[in-house]
Amino acid sequence: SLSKGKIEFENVSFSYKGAVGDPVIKNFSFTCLPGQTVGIIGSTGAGKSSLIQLIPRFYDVTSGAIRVNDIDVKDWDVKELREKIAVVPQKNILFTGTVIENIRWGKEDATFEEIADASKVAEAHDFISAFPEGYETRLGQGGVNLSGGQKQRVSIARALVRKPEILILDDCTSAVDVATESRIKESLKRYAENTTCLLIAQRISSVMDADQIIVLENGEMVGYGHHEELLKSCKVYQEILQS
Ligand code: DUT
Repeated sequence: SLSKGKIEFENVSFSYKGAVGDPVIKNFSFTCLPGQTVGIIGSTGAGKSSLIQLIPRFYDVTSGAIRVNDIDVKDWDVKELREKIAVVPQKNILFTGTVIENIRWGKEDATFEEIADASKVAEAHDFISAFPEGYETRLGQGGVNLSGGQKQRVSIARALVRKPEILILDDCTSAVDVATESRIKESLKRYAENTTCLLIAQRISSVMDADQIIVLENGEMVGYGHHEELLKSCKVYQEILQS
């Protein structure tokens, strides 16, 4: 349908339970159209992770509404909602087990071909294949210890194999070098052509070719537009570029 992968925030405010002081997200409104890639940038503590966690209802809005595919997330069956959305969290959550078990997690019926395809897009296939036991390599205790960037790439492959309608990457290429990150984004364009992507990042280079970029500061949207527009008009964006 035409609304597949559409996300709308309407006057969303959010405070963590029991927290005092200003809300973490303040009166945030935004529409992300199906298939768009939207970058979210802002300094540490700006509220980026909090914002995206409201979409799969890891937390609920304090006021306002979020709609996915034109339906309020509160009216979705939570399990169905979460099946549409893959979040690659900032801190990866690989477990002790083989590489293939880790990538297949959440999509138990994935074929080897699907797993290898997802891993290629995530720039993980080559280093996995170079292990003597390949995808059967054990990770963690008694097995191989991956680097931070390799763990992030395996986490991305895990999200891709689920073929979500909405893919949320929460600063999950921070340990991946810029050239590799750029190849991942290029491959993603083809692999996830019809997938709505939300891309949280610290570096401007990570979001500069997104369809739209949101600049978040203290829980508020202080800039919105393309890279070129923001360069001209958004002070916070210019500051992030220079930092
Ligand atoms: N916060 C809490 N409880 C939590 C998580 C965060 O009170 O469980 C606060 C910390 C901060 C604000 O919410 O003042 C926003 O944090 P968030 O992690 O959403 O910000 P970010 O933009 O994602 O920061 P970073 O780039 O450091 O991940």
